[in-house]
Amino acid sequence: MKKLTLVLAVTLGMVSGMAQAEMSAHDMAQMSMQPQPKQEGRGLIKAVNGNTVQLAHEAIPALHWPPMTMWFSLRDPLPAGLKVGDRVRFELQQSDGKKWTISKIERE
Ligand SMILES: [Cu+2]
Repeated sequence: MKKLTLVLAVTLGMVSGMAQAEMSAHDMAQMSMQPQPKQEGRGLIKAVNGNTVQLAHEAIPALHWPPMTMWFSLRDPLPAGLKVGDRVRFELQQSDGKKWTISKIERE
């Protein structure tokens, strides 16, 4: 029993350490998820900064994500012509098995 408690404490310590190491708002949801190859979403471009884009995205039920405004990294440069205020459809892929990155984005 003592040993089991120790193992549990170590495991919990690792999990909370991982959670603290990540900055994404979605980590808790991701941890309970099976790996997913690709997800789709829709949203509105709120801001663009280099290779990142801020989207007010709709809910993505498959990931248990509620609607929210957040920053995403772009795998490729933002397509020419896309700008703040545009409604978009986008595709997410997990880079290094964790962070969701936009692999495709187009005007809706
Ligand atoms: Cu989000």
